[in-house]
Amino acid sequence: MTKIETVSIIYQHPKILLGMKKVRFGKGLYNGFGGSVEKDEGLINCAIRETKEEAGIIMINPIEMGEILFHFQSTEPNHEVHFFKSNHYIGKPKKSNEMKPKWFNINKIPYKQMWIDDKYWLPLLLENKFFKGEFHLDLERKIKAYELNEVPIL
Ligand code: 8DG
Repeated sequence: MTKIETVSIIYQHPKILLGMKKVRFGKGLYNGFGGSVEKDEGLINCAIRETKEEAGIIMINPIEMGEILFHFQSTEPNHEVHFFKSNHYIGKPKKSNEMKPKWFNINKIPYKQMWIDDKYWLPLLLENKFFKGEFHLDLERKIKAYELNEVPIL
Protein backbone atom coordinates (compact mmCIF):
# COMPACT_ATOMS: atom_id res chain seq x y z
CA MET A 1 0.00 0.00 0.00
CA THR A 2 1.17 3.54 -0.74
CA LYS A 3 -0.17 6.70 0.88
CA ILE A 4 -0.32 9.70 -1.45
CA GLU A 5 0.56 12.90 0.40
CA THR A 6 1.45 16.53 -0.09
CA VAL A 7 3.86 18.93 1.62
CA SER A 8 3.65 22.68 0.93
CA ILE A 9 6.32 25.28 1.53
CA ILE A 10 5.50 28.99 1.54
CA TYR A 11 8.57 30.84 0.21
CA GLN A 12 8.77 34.62 0.39
CA HIS A 13 12.42 35.34 -0.26
CA PRO A 14 14.48 35.28 1.97
CA LYS A 15 12.09 33.45 4.31
CA ILE A 16 10.19 30.18 4.32
CA LEU A 17 7.26 29.26 6.50
CA LEU A 18 7.47 25.91 8.26
CA GLY A 19 5.39 24.38 11.01
CA MET A 20 6.42 22.44 14.09
CA LYS A 21 4.37 19.25 13.96
CA LYS A 22 2.76 18.65 17.32
CA VAL A 23 1.16 15.25 16.76
CA ARG A 24 1.55 11.79 15.14
CA PHE A 25 3.83 11.07 12.17
CA GLY A 26 6.79 13.48 12.18
CA LYS A 27 5.97 14.84 15.66
CA GLY A 28 8.62 17.26 16.96
CA LEU A 29 9.92 18.06 13.47
CA TYR A 30 9.56 21.20 11.36
CA ASN A 31 7.93 20.54 8.02
CA GLY A 32 5.86 22.15 5.32
CA PHE A 33 2.11 21.80 5.71
CA GLY A 34 0.45 18.69 4.35
CA GLY A 35 -1.07 15.27 4.73
CA SER A 36 -2.88 12.53 2.87
CA VAL A 37 -4.83 13.08 -0.31
CA GLU A 38 -8.50 12.32 0.24
CA LYS A 39 -10.70 10.31 -2.08
CA ASP A 40 -11.89 12.31 -5.12
CA GLU A 41 -9.48 15.14 -4.33
CA GLY A 42 -6.57 16.18 -6.56
CA LEU A 43 -3.05 16.90 -5.35
CA ILE A 44 -3.40 20.69 -5.56
CA ASN A 45 -6.70 20.66 -3.68
CA CYS A 46 -5.11 18.51 -1.01
CA ALA A 47 -2.14 20.89 -0.72
CA ILE A 48 -4.46 23.91 -0.36
CA ARG A 49 -6.83 22.16 2.09
CA GLU A 50 -4.05 20.86 4.34
CA THR A 51 -2.28 24.24 4.45
CA LYS A 52 -5.58 25.92 5.38
CA GLU A 53 -6.25 23.32 8.10
CA GLU A 54 -2.75 23.37 9.56
CA ALA A 55 -1.64 27.00 9.17
CA GLY A 56 -4.92 28.90 8.62
CA ILE A 57 -3.86 30.39 5.27
CA ILE A 58 -5.02 29.90 1.69
CA MET A 59 -2.16 29.32 -0.76
CA ILE A 60 -2.32 31.09 -4.11
CA ASN A 61 -0.98 29.27 -7.17
CA PRO A 62 0.91 26.42 -5.53
CA ILE A 63 3.35 24.79 -7.95
CA GLU A 64 4.38 21.16 -7.70
CA MET A 65 8.19 21.07 -7.61
CA GLY A 66 8.95 17.48 -6.72
CA GLU A 67 7.83 13.95 -6.07
CA ILE A 68 9.56 11.48 -3.74
CA LEU A 69 8.67 7.91 -2.82
CA PHE A 70 9.59 7.02 0.76
CA HIS A 71 10.04 3.43 1.93
CA PHE A 72 10.02 2.77 5.68
CA GLN A 73 11.31 -0.43 7.27
CA SER A 74 8.22 -0.81 9.39
CA THR A 75 4.52 -1.41 9.04
CA GLU A 76 4.19 2.20 7.84
CA PRO A 77 3.07 2.12 4.19
CA ASN A 78 5.20 3.79 1.55
CA HIS A 79 4.57 7.52 1.21
CA GLU A 80 4.45 9.10 -2.22
CA VAL A 81 4.94 12.74 -1.33
CA HIS A 82 4.31 15.63 -3.71
CA PHE A 83 6.13 18.83 -2.75
CA PHE A 84 4.52 22.20 -3.52
CA LYS A 85 5.80 25.74 -3.37
CA SER A 86 3.83 28.98 -3.20
CA ASN A 87 4.88 32.57 -2.64
CA HIS A 88 1.46 34.10 -2.09
CA TYR A 89 -1.28 33.36 0.36
CA ILE A 90 -4.41 34.89 1.86
CA GLY A 91 -4.75 35.29 5.63
CA LYS A 92 -2.32 35.24 8.51
CA PRO A 93 -0.46 32.10 9.62
CA LYS A 94 -1.79 30.82 12.91
CA LYS A 95 -1.25 27.71 14.96
CA SER A 96 -3.57 24.71 14.77
CA ASN A 97 -3.88 21.45 16.69
CA GLU A 98 -1.31 19.92 14.33
CA MET A 99 1.20 22.65 13.53
CA LYS A 100 2.77 25.78 14.93
CA PRO A 101 3.96 27.99 12.01
CA LYS A 102 7.28 29.80 12.14
CA TRP A 103 9.29 31.80 9.57
CA PHE A 104 12.94 30.89 8.92
CA ASN A 105 15.56 32.72 6.91
CA ILE A 106 16.76 30.38 4.14
CA ASN A 107 20.27 30.64 5.63
CA LYS A 108 18.95 29.25 8.91
CA ILE A 109 16.75 26.37 7.92
CA PRO A 110 16.51 24.03 10.98
CA TYR A 111 17.61 20.88 9.12
CA LYS A 112 18.58 19.19 12.41
CA GLN A 113 14.94 19.36 13.48
CA MET A 114 13.57 18.18 10.14
CA TRP A 115 13.21 14.90 8.28
CA ILE A 116 16.68 13.61 7.40
CA ASP A 117 16.05 13.78 3.65
CA ASP A 118 14.87 17.41 3.60
CA LYS A 119 18.39 18.80 3.27
CA TYR A 120 18.64 17.00 -0.09
CA TRP A 121 15.50 18.20 -1.83
CA LEU A 122 14.60 21.50 -0.13
CA PRO A 123 17.56 23.42 -1.66
CA LEU A 124 16.35 22.28 -5.11
CA LEU A 125 12.82 23.48 -4.43
CA LEU A 126 14.15 26.87 -3.26
CA GLU A 127 16.20 27.17 -6.46
CA ASN A 128 13.12 26.54 -8.62
CA LYS A 129 14.39 23.12 -9.70
CA PHE A 130 12.03 20.21 -10.26
CA PHE A 131 13.02 16.87 -8.77
CA LYS A 132 12.06 13.21 -8.52
CA GLY A 133 13.43 10.65 -6.13
CA GLU A 134 13.17 7.70 -3.86
CA PHE A 135 14.43 7.27 -0.27
CA HIS A 136 14.72 4.13 1.85
CA LEU A 137 14.71 4.96 5.57
CA ASP A 138 15.55 2.55 8.37
CA LEU A 139 13.70 2.14 11.67
CA GLU A 140 15.52 5.12 13.14
CA ARG A 141 14.55 7.12 10.07
CA LYS A 142 18.15 7.25 8.83
CA ILE A 143 18.82 7.02 5.10
CA LYS A 144 19.72 3.52 3.89
CA ALA A 145 19.69 4.33 0.18
CA TYR A 146 18.41 7.10 -2.02
CA GLU A 147 18.22 8.46 -5.51
CA LEU A 148 17.32 12.06 -6.29
CA ASN A 149 17.38 13.67 -9.71
CA GLU A 150 16.57 17.04 -11.14
CA VAL A 151 14.03 16.76 -13.93
CA PRO A 152 13.22 19.34 -16.64
CA ILE A 153 9.59 19.52 -15.53
CA LEU A 154 7.43 17.31 -13.37
P1 8DG B 1 -3.08 11.31 8.60
O1 8DG B 1 -2.39 10.09 8.05
O2 8DG B 1 -4.03 11.05 9.71
O3 8DG B 1 -3.65 12.19 7.50
O4 8DG B 1 -2.01 12.28 9.22
P2 8DG B 1 -0.67 12.07 10.04
O5 8DG B 1 -0.72 10.94 10.99
O6 8DG B 1 -0.32 13.39 10.59
O7 8DG B 1 0.42 11.62 9.02
P3 8DG B 1 0.55 11.88 7.52
O8 8DG B 1 -0.68 12.43 6.90
O9 8DG B 1 1.06 10.59 6.99
O10 8DG B 1 1.60 13.05 7.49
C1 8DG B 1 2.85 12.88 7.04
C2 8DG B 1 3.27 14.18 6.41
O11 8DG B 1 4.67 14.18 6.35
C3 8DG B 1 2.75 14.35 5.01
O12 8DG B 1 2.50 15.72 4.77
C4 8DG B 1 3.92 13.86 4.17
C5 8DG B 1 5.08 14.28 5.00
N1 8DG B 1 6.31 13.53 4.85
C6 8DG B 1 6.51 12.18 4.81
N2 8DG B 1 7.83 11.92 4.69
C7 8DG B 1 8.47 13.12 4.68
C8 8DG B 1 9.82 13.48 4.58
O13 8DG B 1 10.71 12.65 4.52
N3 8DG B 1 10.10 14.81 4.59
C9 8DG B 1 9.11 15.73 4.69
N4 8DG B 1 9.47 17.02 4.72
N5 8DG B 1 7.82 15.41 4.77
C10 8DG B 1 7.51 14.13 4.77
O14 8DG B 1 5.60 11.36 4.85
